Formats: sequence, C-alpha cells, structure tokens
Amino acid sequence: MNNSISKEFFIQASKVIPGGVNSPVRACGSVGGEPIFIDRAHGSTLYDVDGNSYIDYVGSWGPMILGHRHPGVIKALEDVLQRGTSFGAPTAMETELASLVIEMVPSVEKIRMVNSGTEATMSALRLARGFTGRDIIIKFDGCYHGHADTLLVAAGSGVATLGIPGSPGVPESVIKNTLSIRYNDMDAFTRVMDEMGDKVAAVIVEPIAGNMGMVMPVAGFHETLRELSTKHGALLIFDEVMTGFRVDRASAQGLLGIVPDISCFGKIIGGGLPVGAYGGRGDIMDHIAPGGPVYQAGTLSGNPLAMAAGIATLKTLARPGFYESMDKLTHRLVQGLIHAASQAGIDFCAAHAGSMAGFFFTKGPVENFDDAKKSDLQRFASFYKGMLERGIYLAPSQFEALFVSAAHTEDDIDKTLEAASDTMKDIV
Ligand code: KE4
Repeated sequence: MNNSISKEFFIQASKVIPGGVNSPVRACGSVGGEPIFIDRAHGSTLYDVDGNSYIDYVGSWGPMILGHRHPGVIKALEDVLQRGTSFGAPTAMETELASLVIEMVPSVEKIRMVNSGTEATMSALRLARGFTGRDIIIKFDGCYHGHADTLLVAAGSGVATLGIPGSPGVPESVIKNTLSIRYNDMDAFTRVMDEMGDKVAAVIVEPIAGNMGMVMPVAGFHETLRELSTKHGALLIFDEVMTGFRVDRASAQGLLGIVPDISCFGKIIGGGLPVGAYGGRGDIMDHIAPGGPVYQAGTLSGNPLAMAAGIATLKTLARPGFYESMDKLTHRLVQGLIHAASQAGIDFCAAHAGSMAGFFFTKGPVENFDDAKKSDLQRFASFYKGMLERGIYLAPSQFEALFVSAAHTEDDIDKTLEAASDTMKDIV
C-alpha cells in the first residue's frame, strides 16, 4: 500500500504540531505505525491522501454513527451557514437539541451544552462537588473521562495506550481526592463506600467501558453503584460520551435500566462537530450558573453549526428500527471475528453492545483493566497492520473500541471478515 504522501505530511505536521497530531492516540505509536492522512470520507469509507480507501470502524472515535457526509446532516449545516456560524447568544436550536436529549434519555431533566466530552465530565464533577459540598471522586481503572486533571488517574484510552501512569503536570494536590477502583469490583467499591461514602461527592463510570478496549459491566455492578451512591448521598455520574445514543436510543442507562444523577454526553450529539453536554436531575442542574453558584462557561457552547449537526443526527437515530438493524450487523461482525480467530487457533474474545464492539487477543473473560492488559499487544499490532493493508481501518490501539455506522453494508461486513480471516492466518 502506497503511503508516501501521508508519510511526507506526517513529517511536515511533526515540525509544527506536538507528535504531528492533535490528539495522541491518532499517532498510532502503540501499534508501531504512523498516521494515515485523510483526504475525505463518505458513508462507511475513508479515502486517504495517497488514494487508498478503507472501511472505517473508528468513525472519528464515535461521532459518525450515521456514516460520513450523511445527507441530512450536510443539509442542516448548509442551511445554518446561510444564517451565520456563531453568535454568542442563544438560538432556538440549543433548546431543540436539549429537548431531544431530554425526550430520549428520561433521567435528564435539564442539560448544559459544552464543547467536548472532557468539558462535560470536568463540569459534572465540579457540579457534584458544589451540590454535595464534598471533595472525593471515585472512578474506575481503565475508564477514561477526558483529560481534566482530576480524572487523569489510572485512565484508559490514550493514557493507557501510551502507558502514561497519570500525567506530569497534574499536582498531587489535585488528584489526592480522586480514588480509582478496579472496574466491576463490587466488593472493593462497597468497602470504600462503607469507609468514606459520606465524604464522596460523586462516583463516575463508563456504564459500558470503551477505553480499556470494550468491557461490559458484570451483573449487579451498576445496581451496586446506584444503591450505595444513594445510601451515602453521593451522586452517580454516567459518562455516556461514548455510549450515549450509541448502544441504545436511551443510551447505556436505557439498556442497563439504571438512573444516574448526572449524565455526560459528547461525540454523537455533535454529529461530527465539537459538542459535549452534561445533564441530569433538575434540582442538581439548577446549581449551575447563572441560576446557581457553580460556575461553568464556554464561548462556543451551543454553537449553531454543532447544534444543527446534532439535531439532524439525533432525529435520524430516533427512527424506528435504527438500533435493531445496527445491533444485527455488529453482531454478525463480532461473531465472524470470533470464528476467524478460532479457525486460526488464536486466543481471542469479543463483545458488542449495539454498534459498539471490542475484541482482545486473550482467552478472556475480560472484566477489568488488568484482564485487558493480558491481551497480546504485539498480536493486536500485527492484526491492526494486516487489516489496514487490506483496507480495514481499526482504532490503532488495543485500548479502544470499534464502531459500526448506519452506512455500513452487509458487503462491508463480508469484506471485513474476509480480511480478518486472511490476517488471522498471517499472525498465528
Ligand atoms: P473528548 O474531550 O475527547 O471529546 O471526550 C473525552 C471522553 C470522555 N469520556 C469518554 C467515555 C470518552 O471515550 C472520551 C474520549 N474518547 C477518546 C477515545 N476513546 C477520544 C479519542 C481521542 O482522545 O483522540
């Protein structure tokens, strides 16, 4: 595969951008590769600057659930462009997107738009601390909630991929109130809550983890978080930046039947433009400025272009049968990957929820970050490269998830499984 232009572009980028990328995981360091520079995309396909094309399972790390350049999203953006790009004043579109989220996710009574998932979780934690008057935050090893200082403790995603234990620049004083517990470890969580539950402001969790690879919650895990958070007066925060409107019309909380106090969103609700949001119980959200004392602000929060893309996306998702068809296609993909690994005699496990999926090169089960780290990272890197060579674009990290879009076809899945079968044979 010819990547000469991408290589040259990466050299140029590296002279002016740290690591040549604007987000670390895109650098492909953990799989020993270099980034492919994208020229354009359409539907389920990416086209790079060297003229190669790929079936895309990254989907911009989640936002592109409808596929690239969905006509409804493009039309919505074109319409807004005729009126302007940013006003710094309210528009009715902000109310419309907020109302759509509230209608689709019943636990959300009020919601504030921000510009990234990081801003959403950072603001949700400040709100929880302001509402409860407490300082301690509990998170879970391998969960990634963005790069806010408070949360860069035993984080997943790029921090896990790069093997950064936390990050230089984050003072001990900032993270001393952040406790990280093993995901799915109900006993450990119960012990901590019994010991200090009355000092805990919030428990924040990825309801289905996607930043240590994809890890499902075990039976009773979220029920335990919900019960003990309520018992001790702590707020339960579901970080649905990745799972929001991805795994179910009502997000992971709808699939799991759990009612969090605050939910964080991002990715899909922006339809490919920068949007994050946090929302929840009205009595909690009313503590946010200007109505309440907890300060949070943003120049481009509620940006008209981002709102238009988000509205068009959510309205399309809400149609009957959308999630059923995505689940069916993703199920076929996952079962096919499992079959290909089995035929090659390779230790492998995989799972999916809606159109979010993940796999590990280990026998499994994978229930937490320690299990995930047992995956054969070298074999993952070889699989990634082999699939890329065959025109299949996966996340360049074992500690990420993969995403199927509404634009993916049965033929895309067939081609992907054929490539997987050939690649598995090569990496035995
Ligand atoms: P952003 O600030 O990147 O918009 O969102 C942070 C975030 C928060 N919560 C969850 C559950 C997330 O998955 C993320 C961001 N996800 C990563 C990939 N797993 C974004 C990709 C990147 O960092 O470049």
